[in-house]
Amino acid sequence: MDPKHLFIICLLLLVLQYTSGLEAEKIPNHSQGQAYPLVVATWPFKDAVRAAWRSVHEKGSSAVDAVIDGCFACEELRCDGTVGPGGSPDENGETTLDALIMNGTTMEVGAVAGMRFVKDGIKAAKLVMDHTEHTLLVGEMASVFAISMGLPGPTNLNSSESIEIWTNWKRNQCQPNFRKNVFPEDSCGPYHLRDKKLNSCREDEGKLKLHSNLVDRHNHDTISMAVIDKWGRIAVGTSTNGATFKIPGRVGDGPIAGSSAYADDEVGTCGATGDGDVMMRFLPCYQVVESMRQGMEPQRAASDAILRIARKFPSFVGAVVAVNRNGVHAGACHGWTFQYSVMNSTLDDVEIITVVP
Ligand code: SD4
Repeated sequence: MDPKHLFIICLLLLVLQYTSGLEAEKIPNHSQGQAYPLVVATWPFKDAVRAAWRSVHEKGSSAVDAVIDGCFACEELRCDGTVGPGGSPDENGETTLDALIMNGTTMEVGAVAGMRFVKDGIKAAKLVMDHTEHTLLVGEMASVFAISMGLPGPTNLNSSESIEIWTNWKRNQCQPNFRKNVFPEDSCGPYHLRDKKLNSCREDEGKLKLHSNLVDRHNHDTISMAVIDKWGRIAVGTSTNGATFKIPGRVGDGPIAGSSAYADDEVGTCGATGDGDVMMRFLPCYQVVESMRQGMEPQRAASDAILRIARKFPSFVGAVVAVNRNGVHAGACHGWTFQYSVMNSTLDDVEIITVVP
């Protein structure tokens, strides 16, 4: 071969090698064929993750449908008593539900908050997303909407366990609770604003009470589940019965987009769990996704989002799990040891990852 042609062929080969190398660097997990489908969820809610995995992997469902199937399974199973009906009684002993679904392709969101008498939180959220122009419906009106759209109800969401938890709490003078700067501090109320005359000799009466003992692994967690389907579409959802002994009417972070969950196909997704009253002030999942958009790796984005909260609320308890669009995941937590679940085609079964503060 004439040396000129040989040189051109070598040059072409070199360019080809270089560009395919670049491609592999950009999307390493795709080239291994492992990145998706992928299911990631807060806590070791293995059966819920298996349900989502069956949906996205075996049935070939969309990311949105797989999230619905996974969260629905958790509601049916009453994961840890903190998801679905029958857990986390409020001050009146009633269980109410918060749930959210977000489609990271279209950025559509549907959510319900403080929903009464309907046990299917995540399905109700999806009905809001699919059949209204709204994002969030609350309380009894959310229930009316859900039932009118075909979900079963009205249903009593209490269980013998939730009644027992509530009865013991009443016996214990309704301690601990989420009230602060009220009088009386250590009984079941009714509560009043601090009365200056009554309290003139007792300056500490009604002082701010820390309620961190209300928030721990067993009375305060949530499923937040992210799925990347085989087309690389991302969805995320959250379902919870909120915080135990919450004040009736309280809405947590669960149904707040950007707080308990956020997703954007172009970047990745995030799920959160913990003290929603504090976390919703920081929109940690929005923060995580936006940090990844700016180039942060999931681990740094997760740690950064948690640190932003901890700097202002050193005793807060919470965690986030970040997943980029290539399926790379990482968690960060504060105030407790956090675990999250992962399933993809390289694993035989759900893997539990432990994250320490
Ligand atoms: C909330 N974050 O209502 C939710 C529920 C929970 O861990 O306990 N999350 O505050």
